[in-house]
Amino acid sequence: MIWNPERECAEREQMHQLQSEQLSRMIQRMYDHVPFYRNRFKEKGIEPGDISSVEQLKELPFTTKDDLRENYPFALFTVPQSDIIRIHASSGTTGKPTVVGYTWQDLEIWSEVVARSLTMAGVHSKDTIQVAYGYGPFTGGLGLHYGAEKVGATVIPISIGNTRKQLQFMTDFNATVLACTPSYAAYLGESILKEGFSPEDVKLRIGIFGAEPWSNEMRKEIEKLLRIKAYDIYGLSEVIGPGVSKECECQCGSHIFEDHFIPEIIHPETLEVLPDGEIGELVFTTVSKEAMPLLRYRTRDLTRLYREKCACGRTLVRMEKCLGRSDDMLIIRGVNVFPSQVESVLMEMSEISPHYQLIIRREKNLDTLEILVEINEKNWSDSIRELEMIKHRIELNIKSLLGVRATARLMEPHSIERSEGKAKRIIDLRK
Ligand code: DLL
Repeated sequence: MIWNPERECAEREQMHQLQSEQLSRMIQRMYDHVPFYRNRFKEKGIEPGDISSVEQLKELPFTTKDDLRENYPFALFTVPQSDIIRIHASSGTTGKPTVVGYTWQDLEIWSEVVARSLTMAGVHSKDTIQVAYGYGPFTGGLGLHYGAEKVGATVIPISIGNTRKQLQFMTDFNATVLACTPSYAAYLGESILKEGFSPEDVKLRIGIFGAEPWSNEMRKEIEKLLRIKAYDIYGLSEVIGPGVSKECECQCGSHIFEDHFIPEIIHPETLEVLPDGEIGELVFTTVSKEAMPLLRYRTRDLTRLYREKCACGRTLVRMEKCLGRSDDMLIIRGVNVFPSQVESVLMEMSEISPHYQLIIRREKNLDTLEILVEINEKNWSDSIRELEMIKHRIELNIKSLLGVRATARLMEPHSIERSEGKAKRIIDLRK
């Protein structure tokens, strides 16, 4: 069991003091070693010695993904190349990837926050964890791997893909914990019988799922399919990888490891800091990272923060499940909607399997939404009239709960393409 009660249960004042000390050291290091930051500080008339409290964070400049791209690949590193032990990169569908470097100490911090994350879910040294996130420049595989080793669990480093082999290892090696994207967990769950395995041979008890948005309704579906308790883990490569925040056993928001990553919520347009409880864009300052610390990094992820003490005893601030990325917000005839909200509505209907896609088109200058939904095996044999009623009910629920007019297209079981990593839920035909 790896956790840090002094930090995870610290009084707010203690946490502020720690953050303030770390922040002023970080600003000095950025000023000394990174021309990009030094210029930004100079533009704002900030000298490193001016910053002594975390309360001053709001006066400091933001960093964006474009800043990372413009400094590709290594211009934001604060240490010489010889101190860099590992490099990860996020794929990025457009333009250059974003690169992240780690020193030994950074890797140590990373495995500690992932180990703390696993402990939060009740994972311990007797567990066997199947890591089915991708190993490679993506941070999911190696991030979970080192955290799980630190907890002392047995790791199966299977990476993504080869569903039959996944189930073979899972059952033969008695895996008790599964770490992968929620969409792949749903796929593995529905494949157990199809691939000729018996649900009794699956000994899983915990799922560590993240890397993409997923609703609480999807959680219930996966928990039922795999007979486990499923926990959300959040992170992004720029900040460190998985393990920026994680749900505890109460499953009521993810605790952010704010002794390393200071969160803020800002209004995405006015950029002003929003009070706790309000939805906005999540911003992180990584105060303890050596190789590539980030100042007020705009994640584009939308969520809210709350600081009430959690029933688990931790005082670490919590973030709500991510609504999605601001870039993924759809505007359908003037109504804003996130794919995760559509997912919540769909997953409430028992006739639908947890696989869907949203197709956005532009017709006569108006955006239209078509939802491809897969009917489960049991209901696929229904009469045409019954299927028509399901289609009608989906469209009605989407309209009444989200205020958006959508057309539903019912699909045969197993016909929507499955993903092994992050699911491709949106097909945007407008561009
Ligand atoms: O997805 C790191 C990770 C790996 C997290 C494994 C959790 C588990 P990137 O590829 O850089 O890193 O993508 C980061 O994915 O900004 C969010 O938009 C999204 N994301 C990550 N975790 C969650 C989550 C990894 N739990 C981007 N819920 C982030 C919703 C998530 N979105």
